[in-house]
Amino acid sequence: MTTTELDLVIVGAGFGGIHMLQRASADGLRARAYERGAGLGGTWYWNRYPGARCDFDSFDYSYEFDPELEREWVWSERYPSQPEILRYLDHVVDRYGIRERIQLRSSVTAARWDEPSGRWTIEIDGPDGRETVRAKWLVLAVGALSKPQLPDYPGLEDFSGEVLVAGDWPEEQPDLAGKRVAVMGTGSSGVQVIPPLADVAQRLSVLVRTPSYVVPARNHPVTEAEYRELLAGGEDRRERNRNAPLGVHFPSYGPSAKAASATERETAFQAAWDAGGSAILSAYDDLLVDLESNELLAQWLRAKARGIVHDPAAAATLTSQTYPVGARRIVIDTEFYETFNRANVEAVDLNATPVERFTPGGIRLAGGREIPLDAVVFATGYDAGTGPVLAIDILGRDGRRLREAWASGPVTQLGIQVAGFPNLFMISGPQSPSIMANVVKAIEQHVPFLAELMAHAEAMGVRSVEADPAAATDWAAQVEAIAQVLVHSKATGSWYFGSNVPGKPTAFLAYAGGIPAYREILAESAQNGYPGFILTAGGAASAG
Ligand code: NA7
Repeated sequence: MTTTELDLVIVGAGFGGIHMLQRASADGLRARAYERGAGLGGTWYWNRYPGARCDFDSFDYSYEFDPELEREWVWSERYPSQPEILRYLDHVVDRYGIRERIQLRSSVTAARWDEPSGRWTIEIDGPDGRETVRAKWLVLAVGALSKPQLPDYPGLEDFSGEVLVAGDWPEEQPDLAGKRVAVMGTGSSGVQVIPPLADVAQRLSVLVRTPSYVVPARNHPVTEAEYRELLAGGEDRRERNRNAPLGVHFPSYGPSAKAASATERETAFQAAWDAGGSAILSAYDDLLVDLESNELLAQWLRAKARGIVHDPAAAATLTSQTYPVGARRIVIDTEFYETFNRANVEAVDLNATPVERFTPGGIRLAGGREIPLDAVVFATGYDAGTGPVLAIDILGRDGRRLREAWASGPVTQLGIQVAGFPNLFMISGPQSPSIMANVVKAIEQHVPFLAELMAHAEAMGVRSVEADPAAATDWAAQVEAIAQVLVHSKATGSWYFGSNVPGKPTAFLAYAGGIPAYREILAESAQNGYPGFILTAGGAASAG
């Protein structure tokens, strides 16, 4: 078996991997990306369920590293649908001539640091069997939400109906017309897939354990002329986004919801509700840090839901949130609540009647009720952040496993590197802004930082770059401290803390200090010669 020698291996060809590959190729590195899917897009490739759509506006969920690219691409809807996102990424890859450097249907299964040569040996399960590649640099662009997390109910293996997973949806759309279907999970994925399934299913049972706070998306088509107009004012909007913690700007109506009068609050919340999207979380500056203010919004949102859902029992199930708004990701919808007014849709309160087991014909609930089913859809979330990284068997210096290094939770320098794992970088990894930001903007912070760091290392004859253990410990503590200030810390049962995966250590998975603060941190690091990273001289690693 031959071993391919490269400068840089990138794992994943979603937004992160594609941008990294484009940049590294422009910088003259011998770089390749390996992607598990049969097409581009990363998690967007797998999330092909009906209704799959991004919850940030198209304009904001696009690369801005090249003004030419911005000018030539015209989105057709306010929020990009999954197929349009894939078309966009296809365009990007062709535009920069990097398609040849992406190998599809290729899972990176293991990576081992080889100290004598200063290179990574990377094992790939590719379309033609097993393959080994060696590279000086290894960048994981595996996505934070790309490893679906499924519940393990007794009897599932004997269930005779179809089992579908939102985040691993079949390439050929399953025909659910006239079928009895259950959807388990009411996060973003469940809320999106439920209305289109209700349109076709004979009967749809929505299994609700933790309801989301749901606000209208207000998606709509955008003509080319309208999009061009948006682009014309684009620089202002980008500038506002750059200064917004999430990487997307939403208007604020005041510093504090609880300090505002009831009339002012009503006006502000209604304006944000009418604008659509997650704007409502920014309606007042203290909504994500002050529990009293947060509760005022929570009550307002529950009242809105009760005003839409006719059946009082369904409304009660869908408004039984016991956590602050925004502590779990707010969900934006199109006709989610309205769907429960259809005769063929029911909300099943799993807190009152938990799932006991699957049977060959359906699901049995505590108390004895059996729901007969032809198909079940799991929209039960992801092993977020660390899951996709640890899915690869990574061995660093002295054969130390990353899984062991992170046994008590991730510890990283700026969410980018791990001590003892030289020349291994993460894009949008744990403890970086990732899931606490518009991820495309987060990616656009990491890619130039990494490209410049690698170029600097090459220019200085640096053999390895590695996180300083003390700096990483300090960063992990900062990440945790910032999370404690937020209402998120009152919902440690959420995936933000890894609590949805049995046995996963409880640790907040992202840096929540915001995109502008993180940009400053990265800029300062580069200007000051990368403190917190250990750069070891030693000339170029042998390619042999
Ligand atoms: P989420 O937001 O993690 O939602 C998963 C949902 O599935 C959530 O309501 C869970 O409730 C529910 N779940 C998980 N396991 C079960 C079982 N066993 N029974 C019932 N309900 C269950 O994932 P999504 O895919 O919707 O969204 C992920 C992100 O993708 C989203 O934030 C956007 O950024 C895009 P639980 O908390 O477990 O009670």
